[in-house]
Amino acid sequence: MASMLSLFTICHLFISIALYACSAGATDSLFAYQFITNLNPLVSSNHNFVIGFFGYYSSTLRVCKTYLGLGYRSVDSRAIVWVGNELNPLGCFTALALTKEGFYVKDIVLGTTVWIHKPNRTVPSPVLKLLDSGNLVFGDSSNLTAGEYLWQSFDHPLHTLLPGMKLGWDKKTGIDRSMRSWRTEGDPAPGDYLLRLDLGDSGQLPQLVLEKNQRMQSRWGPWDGEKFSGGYALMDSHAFRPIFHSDTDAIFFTFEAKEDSSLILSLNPDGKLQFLRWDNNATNFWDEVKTLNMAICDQYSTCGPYGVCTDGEFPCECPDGFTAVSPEEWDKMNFTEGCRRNTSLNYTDNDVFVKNTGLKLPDKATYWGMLYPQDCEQKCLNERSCMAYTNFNINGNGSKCVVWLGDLLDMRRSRIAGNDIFIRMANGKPGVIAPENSIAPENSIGALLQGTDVIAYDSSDLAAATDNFSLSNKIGHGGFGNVYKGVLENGVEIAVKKQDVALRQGVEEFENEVKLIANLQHRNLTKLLGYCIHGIEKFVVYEFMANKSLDKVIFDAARRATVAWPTRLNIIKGIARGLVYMHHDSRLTVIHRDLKASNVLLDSEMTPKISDFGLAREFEDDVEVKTHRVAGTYGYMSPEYMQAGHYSTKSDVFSFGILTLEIVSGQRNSIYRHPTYDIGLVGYAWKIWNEGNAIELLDPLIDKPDDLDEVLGCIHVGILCCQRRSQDRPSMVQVVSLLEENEMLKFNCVPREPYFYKETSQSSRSRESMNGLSITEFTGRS
Ligand SMILES: *[C@@H]1O[C@H](CO)[C@@H](O)[C@H](O)[C@H]1NC(C)=O
Ligand SMILES: *[C@@H]1O[C@H](CO)[C@@H](O)[C@H](O)[C@H]1NC(C)=O
Ligand SMILES: *[C@@H]1O[C@H](CO)[C@@H](O)[C@H](O)[C@H]1NC(C)=O
Ligand SMILES: *[C@@H]1O[C@H](CO)[C@@H](O)[C@H](O)[C@H]1NC(C)=O
Ligand SMILES: *[C@@H]1O[C@H](CO)[C@@H](O)[C@H](O)[C@H]1NC(C)=O
Ligand SMILES: *[C@@H]1O[C@H](CO)[C@@H](O)[C@H](O)[C@H]1NC(C)=O
Ligand SMILES: *[C@@H]1O[C@H](CO)[C@@H](O)[C@H](O)[C@H]1NC(C)=O
Ligand SMILES: *[C@@H]1O[C@H](CO)[C@@H](O)[C@H](O)[C@H]1NC(C)=O
Ligand SMILES: *[C@@H]1O[C@H](CO)[C@@H](O)[C@H](O)[C@H]1NC(C)=O
Ligand SMILES: CC(=O)N[C@H]1CO[C@H](CO)[C@@H](O)[C@@H]1O
Repeated sequence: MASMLSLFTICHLFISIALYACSAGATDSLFAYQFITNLNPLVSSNHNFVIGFFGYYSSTLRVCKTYLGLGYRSVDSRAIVWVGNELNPLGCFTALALTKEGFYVKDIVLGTTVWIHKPNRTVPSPVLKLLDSGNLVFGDSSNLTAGEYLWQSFDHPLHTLLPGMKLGWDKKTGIDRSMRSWRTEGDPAPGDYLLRLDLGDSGQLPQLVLEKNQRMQSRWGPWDGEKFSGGYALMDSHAFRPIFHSDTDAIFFTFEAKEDSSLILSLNPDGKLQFLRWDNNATNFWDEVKTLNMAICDQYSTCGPYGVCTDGEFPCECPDGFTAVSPEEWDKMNFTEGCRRNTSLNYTDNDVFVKNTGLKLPDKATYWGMLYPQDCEQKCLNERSCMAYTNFNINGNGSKCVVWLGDLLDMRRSRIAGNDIFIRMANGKPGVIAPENSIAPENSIGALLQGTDVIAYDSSDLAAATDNFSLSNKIGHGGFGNVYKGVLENGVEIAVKKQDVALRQGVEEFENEVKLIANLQHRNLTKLLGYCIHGIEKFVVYEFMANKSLDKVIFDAARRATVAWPTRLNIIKGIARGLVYMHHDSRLTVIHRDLKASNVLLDSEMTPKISDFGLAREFEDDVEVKTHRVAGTYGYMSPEYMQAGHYSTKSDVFSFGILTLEIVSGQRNSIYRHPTYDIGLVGYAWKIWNEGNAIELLDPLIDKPDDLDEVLGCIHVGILCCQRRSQDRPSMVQVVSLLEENEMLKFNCVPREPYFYKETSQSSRSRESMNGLSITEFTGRS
């Protein structure tokens, strides 16, 4: 077995004495006919970098393997960032020498010489200098200070990239720099992994590629002019700034350290690519800052052809209009076969291109030159094998036309680092498109409401009922304006929502709500009494709800104690029934999209009524649709809606699950923090559910009911409704039968881990909450 000796102190003591007379002191430069050993290493002037020797001593073979090493602060093998003779280790007695012919390492005992650099001509006044950047440079003293090097270690990276060290190609030197892992920790011989900059088709689509014995493991890119497509981990961060340079003389990637100059990019023997930082306590030498290939989606083509990797609990999905080739294997997490189109291609002008946003671009792209986007599309359409295209808009007049001639491999969802890609699809029946712009013109509201018992009120009656919309009568505000309490002449209490004319979005929501809710009649939905259009002013009139909105009750420390378990269970059941009606029993399928505590109103008997249909949509069938305008409320939105804009009845089911857990616990999901576990309300519910302590979720401010199964059943339903994959969630009909027939504990469906925010997603969490949400609130306010 080989044991490692970091310093050959004894050996080097011997040769150092022999060579002392002509060796250099502790300096950063070596001149002609000087030597270095570990007793007089080269040290950069900032003392950060050292050149000396490190290696192994094998006691069985009684041989040394000694390498010239450039290390951070020391020449311990763990500190090494560059090696001079990794292919040709020498014996115990080794020195580095500089002559006019170049420089070499020499085994003093055997006389073996390994040249590190030997130019074709002699250099009159050679210098080898270790710069503060960690670059070891060689040149003639007359030219060295001007930065003219005949050789530099930065051109020969091994397993480490220091800040400023380039990965890529240089026309002048003909060098293509790549990184190569060590064979094992401590053995710098070439290992299995190679990181290189692949220039792509025509040198136009550079991407970083990690290979193991020439097989692709991971890739970052291609570079789209701003970023490596899908390479979120390589984007500008607090620790470093990535630099990509491309012109006719050179194409390379490098980085600049921001806070800590000891930052390095390292490729370890197991193929881990990591940013590391020097631990000044020197206990572990390097600390991890960021690992670039840790996630399952970092592995090449995890989801097979046309599959999209998503970094979620269930890692793979298919793009719109595609399904898994073998759904059974897919459910078993075997994604090798990927996805296929629902409708096969026609290969004529009849095919269309469907835009998919936020995707890491697939591998094996082809560059078709600078073209206008419409020309790029037409050219792709004319080519049978062309399955997708994209444009890199590099300058205004035109753009890089990039196409894929064959299957799309290695896509990944990445909202921030992703790109738009246009995928070729058969132009069959057009998919269901959310009717976001199909709002009826104002004057047709009356026509729409014909045949309903909705009243057209007079604006003067509403003004009188609400004291001319006085502030003292204001009870809340919803998506499109304020809500006022009023009393009609006949004594009927009403709630009047007045459209805020300043909100453009309000116009759509107003009409949408009137149109939708007028046709919905259920005891657990708010009842629309009437509307009023007066010039540009618009009003909707509802029945008044004495107990305001649910959030004012269950999240309020004082009031929530008064809402006992039977009332809470009743509220949960009532909301569920209202949703069954919307999803399944009314003429159309209505998806609410913004179900939350503040949109559930309570009448004087605490009967819940779902309100605020400003974002709701109706469909003829139970469908899943995609929108580019994700609106809803943070804390209640399902992952597929929040991340991809997909919504369906199952996204309402998800919101219902959150709401159920909130009602049981009296805690608001969006701001919930458990003192010990930062896993959110759903995560906490899941944790104690698994530990058999789910009852602890029950609001401690109320009495435990005799029948704990009711509480556990609601928690069970809540967790089932919060499943990450929409198909794993029950329908509202199933939910009601679980709740009503108290069958939940007999229900043999064991939930998988639900979707919840984990500790690590804190930053994305706040980003998401900022991102394009329209928070609607129609609530009573005291
Ligand atoms: C040095 O000479 C060798 C053979 O004489 C030749 O192959 C090589 O290209 C030369 N190198 C340079 C940098 O000129
Ligand atoms: C120094 O640089 C000059 C100009 O580039 C060049 O002509 C000369 O050969 C260089 N000297 C050495 C020793 O390389
Ligand atoms: C280094 O040591 C100091 C003092 O012992 C300690 O406070 C600090 O946390 C250590 N830093 C690291 C990165 O371990
Ligand atoms: C494609 O087929 C799958 C499974 O049959 C279906 O769930 C999906 O809605 C279909 N998509 C479209 C756009 O037709
Ligand atoms: C994955 O699925 C493919 C085909 O569907 C099959 O050939 C292969 O054996 C499966 N792999 C595993 C590990 O089950
Ligand atoms: C392709 O489209 C044409 C024109 O709509 C149609 O006549 C033809 O049947 C389609 N072929 C296939 C294979 O779908
Ligand atoms: C765009 O402009 C650049 C510089 O003016 C020019 O070189 C290039 O040919 C133009 N590209 C197109 C597609 O017109
Ligand atoms: C109500 O207020 C409007 C202006 O805000 C005013 O013009 C109108 O006279 C008021 N009507 C009553 C009945 O107070
Ligand atoms: C609900 O309203 C009724 C009638 O106004 C009232 O008696 C009751 O206390 C309210 N309940 C809660 C929990 O506030
Ligand atoms: C018609 C209907 O299903 N109404 C339900 C509304 O909610 C209450 C609970 O608060 C149920 O008891 C009703 O059955």
